[in-house]
Amino acid sequence: MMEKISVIKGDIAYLPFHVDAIVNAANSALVPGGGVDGAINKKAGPDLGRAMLKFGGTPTGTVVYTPAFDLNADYVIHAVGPRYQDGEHGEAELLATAYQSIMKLAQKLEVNSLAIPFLSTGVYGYPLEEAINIAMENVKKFNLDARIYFVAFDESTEKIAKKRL
Ligand code: AR6
Repeated sequence: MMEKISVIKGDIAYLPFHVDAIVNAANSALVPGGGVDGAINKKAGPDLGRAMLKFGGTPTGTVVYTPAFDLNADYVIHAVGPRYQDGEHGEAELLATAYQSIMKLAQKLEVNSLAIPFLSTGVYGYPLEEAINIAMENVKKFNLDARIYFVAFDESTEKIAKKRL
């Protein structure tokens, strides 16, 4: 069992290939927002937002999943990363827990391929390098037998992530 992890640059809502699951950087209310969430909802269509709202929310560090509707995937795994305050509010643990929750659900769904954005590093303000370290560490150590694509939105994120990989 060997996972194959790579870093690619692009828009996670417009991957040029199919993946079994795309991870969304959601909020705990599961109300469609901006960033990754906005891009994913725009491409998936209004049924995704309706499916998200049915949950009535999920705590930080946890995940839920929905169909992917018009995205090029089977599922969307909605993961809630922490909002970064000062690093003294359990942010690192919560971010690690979010990635562990993603990997457990991906295993349960038997996905063979998975696209993951860097949770919390946009609107939620998590320092990029530390967030990338936590992402890589927790995804690697799960050792899921699947193709895993970390999707970086810009070149500097891509550079840092590739170095860390
Ligand atoms: N594809 C890949 N990465 C992206 C994309 C995209 N289309 N758009 C942004 N990024 P963010 P968060 C990068 O803000 O910090 C929403 O309102 C971005 O540059 O999407 O977890 C939700 O509803 C950054 O590096 O997620 C929540 O309220 C990373 O993806 C809140 O934002 C994550 O940025 C969640 O904030």
